[in-house]
Amino acid sequence: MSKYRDPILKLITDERPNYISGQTIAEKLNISRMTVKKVIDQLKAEGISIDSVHNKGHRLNTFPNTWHTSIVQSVLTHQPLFDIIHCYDSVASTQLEAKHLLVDHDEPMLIISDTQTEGRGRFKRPWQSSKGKGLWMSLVLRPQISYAMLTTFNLFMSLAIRDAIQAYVDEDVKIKWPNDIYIGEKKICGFLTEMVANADGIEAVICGIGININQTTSDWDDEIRQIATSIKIESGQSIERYTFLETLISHIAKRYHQFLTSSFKSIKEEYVAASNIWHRQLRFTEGKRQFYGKVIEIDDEGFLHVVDTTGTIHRLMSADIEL
Ligand code: BTX
Repeated sequence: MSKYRDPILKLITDERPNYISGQTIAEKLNISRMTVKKVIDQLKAEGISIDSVHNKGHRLNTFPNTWHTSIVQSVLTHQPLFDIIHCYDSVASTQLEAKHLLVDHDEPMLIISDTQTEGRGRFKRPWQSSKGKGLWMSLVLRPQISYAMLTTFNLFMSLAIRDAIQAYVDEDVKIKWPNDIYIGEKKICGFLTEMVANADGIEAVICGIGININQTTSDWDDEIRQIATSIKIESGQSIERYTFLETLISHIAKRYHQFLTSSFKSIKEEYVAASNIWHRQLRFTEGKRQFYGKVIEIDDEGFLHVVDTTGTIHRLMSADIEL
């Protein structure tokens, strides 16, 4: 594969919806027009839809249905949250990939894969990551914060994800504390936050996000079909994943800034209104403990207050909740 493949794809994507001439690409990269032509033929052979017109140049017609690092870089040009972006066809898990990469890189990173062979939820539960249908990604962030502050990170992220999905569907998109997004009784997104820390504090926060975008029910096995939904199922339309990614990252950038500069209290009202855990009996699992109860409130630190069936009040930082 030519080393000019990615830079050329990025220049063509940067210029969309306009054409960019072979001459301009050649000058920018200091290569011959013949090399430009060869690489563009190769991109077309890969299935990337590029329109080439004599005297005008080359234009990206539509985004491909596969993730390409250079296209993601171009789409996120105005969202400089990540210094490093990597896209893959397939990895075991973007969380694992992120953990490998962060050893050698101090910069914030975005890792995306078109499928995962060992995608994982909390407690190592399997996460179904159909190829070409969802958004399976991990963010590596480097906030200079205390451990205590990290407890509210998920709450800010859940509003970002909720807002991005809500922009595509009419049905109410709700947050199931602490880290799932639901439409009605069905899960459309799961996410989890892990951290790397040393004696001085937090080194990195790794947030893994899985969003069902273009799945239909036939993409899942029987078990998941009962409990999952996708943006396509809810909106009745196929979603252009690059555009969705751009929307999502702009919401994440906004909420991450809010997280760094203000307290949970400042978004609490919004969060409470977006949650689906009110006025119902729920089953809570916290470590080995299990109990039924009702949520009374989320406090200013983001902890959940629950009254169980015996009247005991629990203050939870994290738990598994069954609706
Ligand atoms: P969780 O433990 O809350 O959810 C896992 C549970 O969700 C599974 O046991 C299963 O019942 C159900 N499930 C599995 N796949 C799907 C799906 N596609 N849609 C809806 N429900 C499903 C939530 O964990 C956190 C999931 C994070 C996934 C991301 S993807 C990118 C990153 N890489 C990675 O390995 N994990 C994260």
